[in-house]
Amino acid sequence: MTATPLDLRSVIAGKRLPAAKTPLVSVNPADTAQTVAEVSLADRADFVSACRAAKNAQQQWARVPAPVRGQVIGAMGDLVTANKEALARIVTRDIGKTLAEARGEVQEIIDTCEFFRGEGRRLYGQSVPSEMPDKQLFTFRTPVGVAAIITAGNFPVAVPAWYIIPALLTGNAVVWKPAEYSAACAWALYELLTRAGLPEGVLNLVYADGEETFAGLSAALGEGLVDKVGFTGSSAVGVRIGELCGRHLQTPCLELGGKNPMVITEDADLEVAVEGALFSGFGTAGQRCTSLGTALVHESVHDRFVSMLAEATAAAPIGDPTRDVLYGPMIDHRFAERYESFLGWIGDHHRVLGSSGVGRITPANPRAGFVGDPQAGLFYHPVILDGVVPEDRVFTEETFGPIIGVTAYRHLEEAIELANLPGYGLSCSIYTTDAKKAFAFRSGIGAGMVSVNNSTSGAEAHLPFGGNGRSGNGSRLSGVWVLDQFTRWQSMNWDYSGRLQKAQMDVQTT
Ligand code: UN1
Repeated sequence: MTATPLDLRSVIAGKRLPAAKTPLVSVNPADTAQTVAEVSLADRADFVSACRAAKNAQQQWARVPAPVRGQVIGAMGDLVTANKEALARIVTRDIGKTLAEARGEVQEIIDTCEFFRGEGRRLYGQSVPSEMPDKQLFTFRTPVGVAAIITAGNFPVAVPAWYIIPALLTGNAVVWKPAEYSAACAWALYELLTRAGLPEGVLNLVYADGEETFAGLSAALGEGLVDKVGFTGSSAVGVRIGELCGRHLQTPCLELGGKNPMVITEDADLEVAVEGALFSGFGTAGQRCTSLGTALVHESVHDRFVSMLAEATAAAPIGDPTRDVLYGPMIDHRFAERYESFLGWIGDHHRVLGSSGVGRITPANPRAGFVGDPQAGLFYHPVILDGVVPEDRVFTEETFGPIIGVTAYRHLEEAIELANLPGYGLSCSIYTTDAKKAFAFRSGIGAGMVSVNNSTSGAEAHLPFGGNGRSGNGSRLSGVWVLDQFTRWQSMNWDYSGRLQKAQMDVQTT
């Protein structure tokens, strides 16, 4: 089926920007002959205008009572629920995520709206006792102001919602810059969210490339038009954003890459572990920040685990994401090319398993049982790389592709040390039937998120999400924890004694 490509433009204060002379062409990665959208990219000045529009709209939005803002969030959730299937299909068409995963991703937005609908009626401050009589202390959460949210294309609707929904609930205005290669997803989500009844300028959508965004953001920060930056993407870009924000005394919310380890102990249920590794490593074609990097397997079960994983991988259906497959194509040609460059890291000391080839699946480099036409899109072989050692780049660097490294270990302490070695600290997992090992792992690992007998990916929408080290600056999204990203604590003291009581100086201790 060929549909007319979408004509996508930035929307600032409710107004669509004019069409660009040469729009960016966004194709379906599972069928690259299909153009999904023509995207008119904005420039740095447009980005600044969007921030100004947000600044102008924010205070009025902050005056809307939080429970009423919560109702708007609830209406957003209802709209997404009513359009769940349509939105999931757009995600699949735009970035090639399997329909099952795309539905899960849309569900994550619904869960987020559900959580924050009620939060509008809480958003608690505190009443704090004073050290003096006839005096009371209070705390209030106040919105930061304008949030500039820059998101990646691999979770094109759920991750933006993790930022946008709580930012709006807490009375902020938002400028959202989605990835250019998931522009159709962004358009669909933007349409649904604004339909819930947001005043103009409270949520603005800017399509722009990385450099124009960076320049626009820099100017907007300089003019005092942005109060919080939220960024999900690579660690390298995260560092640049962190430096820029630091110059303006701001702490951004950074959710960056991962090299997420999975430890399989000698007592693990290997069947469950193989299922977990398969999904963690190859789900979304390995293009999640929470995807499995290296499986650290106890030497006594290493050979069995590897042969079971290789067998499961060889049997896994891969291909057309609208069908029942483990994974579809790479998101975009840039993802595919970057991943291909990492395949050069495979060395002679590695044993390659899991598929009949490495790299792009083509008639000359086929995969048995491929679902659909491999020529149509950006499909890649799943790769298990056994014999990975800490000196390998594939051990320390994120690949964002369908590749799982395997390293054998002898003692749990060694496994924990290896797990921490790459310096990332997003997600991790341990498969064990020994509670002592699970807790020793939990306390020894530097990651923000730990799974026991579960995938490294697939976090629930109301637990704190985020990483440490190269994975981020310790900020957390989701649940009540994200409120600290979009609000600042304001304290108030109220003296009703009728005289000046001086803190620290007039305190009666006897
Ligand atoms: C990401 O890849 O940026 O935990 C986020 C997960 C998903 C989110 C991944 N819920 O895998």
